[in-house]
Amino acid sequence: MFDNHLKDDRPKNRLDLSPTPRVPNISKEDFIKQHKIKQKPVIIEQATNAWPARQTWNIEYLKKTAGHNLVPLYDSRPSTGHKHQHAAEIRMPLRDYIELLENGEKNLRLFCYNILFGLPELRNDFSYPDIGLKFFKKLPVLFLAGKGARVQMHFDVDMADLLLCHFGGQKRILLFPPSQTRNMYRVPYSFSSLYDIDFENPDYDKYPALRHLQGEVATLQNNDALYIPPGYWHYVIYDEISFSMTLRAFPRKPANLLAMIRNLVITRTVDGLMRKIAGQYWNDRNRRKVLNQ
Ligand SMILES: O=C(O)CCC(=O)C(=O)O
Repeated sequence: MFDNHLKDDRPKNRLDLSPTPRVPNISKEDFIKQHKIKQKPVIIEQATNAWPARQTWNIEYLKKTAGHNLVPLYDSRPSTGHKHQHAAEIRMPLRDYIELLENGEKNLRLFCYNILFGLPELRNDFSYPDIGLKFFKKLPVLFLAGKGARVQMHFDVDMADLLLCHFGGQKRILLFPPSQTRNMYRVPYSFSSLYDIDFENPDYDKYPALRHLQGEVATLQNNDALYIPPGYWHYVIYDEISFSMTLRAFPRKPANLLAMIRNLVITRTVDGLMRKIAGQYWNDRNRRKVLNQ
């Protein structure tokens, strides 16, 4: 199943990554032609120029204006036993969480948190850039983590076009197109790779198929906006404390729409049920399956 036949003279422990292209700005027509239709990521530096958030959003501002809200936090370990794959570890006021980050916390992350519902003080600070995507306006979600945090390799279950708008310090996102799925060590009935693969320093002896991956690295600085096409695998490395808001446009192409429905209705439901019924046996069985492919 995996591509193990190719010879590879690349130095050990480095994936084949080229930098994601960067443009100061882009017209709607060019974005559609060069990126949306071709499904190619791009960093747009001025996509969010008109937002009040560009002047105000930083860690201190989050603490001051929205710090009292209670937020769910996730850690990087996989769920074990009967626990749901997407269950939060702990909840605390955003202010307290940011203080933990400032003191070096790197495991707990705020992940995919709906700003409209959870951090309403921020809702008037941004709008939806006119780049040719029909954004779904009810789901602007926030991601926040500390220096050294990692987000395991995954793709988004809703097969949406994503615009990840970044604030604060540097973060890197490794990106791989859906065509590379066979080399990703995807866990059955999930949307992620095996949680313990370090894609920054891949262990090719343990995971030989990773040698055949070809992707990109998007190095994001304050105010950059990254376009991630539907179904793209992404792995996130927080080089500094930072946060991003992702805007999404749901699929319109029948193939992606069908994939979204299958992911949400079948794959997720089967996984949730099997975790309830079989607990850790289900997790172990899926891990064995990936490794025996
Ligand atoms: O930046 C992060 O922490 C994760 C981003 C992500 O997974 C997404 O936007 O889908």
